[in-house]
Amino acid sequence: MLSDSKNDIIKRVLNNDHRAISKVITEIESGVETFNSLHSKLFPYTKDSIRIGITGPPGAGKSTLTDKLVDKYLKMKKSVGVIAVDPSSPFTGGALLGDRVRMNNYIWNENVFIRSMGSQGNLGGLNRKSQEAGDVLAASGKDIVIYETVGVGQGEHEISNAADIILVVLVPESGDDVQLMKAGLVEIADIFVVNKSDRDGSDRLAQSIKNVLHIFKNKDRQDPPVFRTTASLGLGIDGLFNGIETFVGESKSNGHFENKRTVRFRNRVYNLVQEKLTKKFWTQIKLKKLDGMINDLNNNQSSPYDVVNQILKKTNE
Ligand SMILES: Nc1nc2c(ncn2[C@@H]2O[C@H](COP(=O)(O)OP(=O)(O)OP(=O)(O)O)[C@@H](O)[C@H]2O)c(=O)[nH]1
Ligand SMILES: [Mg+2]
Repeated sequence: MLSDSKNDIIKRVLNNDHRAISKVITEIESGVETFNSLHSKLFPYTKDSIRIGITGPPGAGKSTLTDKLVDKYLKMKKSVGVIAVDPSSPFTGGALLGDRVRMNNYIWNENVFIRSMGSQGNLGGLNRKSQEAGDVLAASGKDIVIYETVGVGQGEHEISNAADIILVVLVPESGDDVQLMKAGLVEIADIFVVNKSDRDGSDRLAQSIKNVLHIFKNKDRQDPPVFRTTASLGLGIDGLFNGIETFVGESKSNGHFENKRTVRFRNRVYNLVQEKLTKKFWTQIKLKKLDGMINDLNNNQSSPYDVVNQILKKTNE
């Protein structure tokens, strides 16, 4: 049974009360277990919103682009929630300060909710937490949930588990074909955006993305389209917006949309089990044992596997 205050906060989230949404997201961030029961009640209401992941290198213009898309959605009478995930900077980092300024722009607008989530020095669980924050926004009735993440190695792959559609934002300075392939961006992108098209080299980059896509043609899906934008001037946004609508429409009708969500659900369960078991396993006593064994390393020739076996053996005793 949930207490009255729990029921109350669920009702408030479902009624799009931004203070309640904020409060619940703070609970998610601080990792309190009580969120689990809230989540069960909110989850059935999360299905309708479309989740868009926007990723790309630092400074590519992801936030500027997100803001323009938010304006576009508002014009179309849609509501939007934005989770700006910043795995790189500490909580007081520059990007987050910028995001705080953005949030203030919409503070009185009940159709936009923007929230930053930083790793606070601890990457573990950030992906889960941002997905759960997305669930809260979806349950509040936001038509669109945007996850904005800096692509620094892992970020873009994690986001690809969280979203229905992934936009990879690059800029003329992003580099050549080889780097595109190395970064594995071709596999995760549903749409490529070449931003800062006011700069030299944007047409060359757009062409080289198309060439790479041609080489790595995937029979199971259409080549991701490439859009050129100048987000700071609001140029190319309408084209990109239409590209998103088209992608979502097509993937809904060919079944990819539902498939992706099923895979996502499975991954979430898998990861939660892993997280729970790991947490349960590493008691203070075991951590102490591990440290003790590590300190002994100079005196013996144990490999990491040997240490694992010893710790597991001790657990079974
Ligand atoms: N010339 C030019 N500048 C742009 C364009 N879009 C964004 N900028 C500028 O690029 C800078 C970075 O933009 P942001 O939107 O903060 O980029 P970001 O990818 O969110 O950056 P991080 O979150 O720090 O990774 C800002 O000074 C923007 O004004 C563009 O199309 N052309
Ligand atoms: Mg940003």
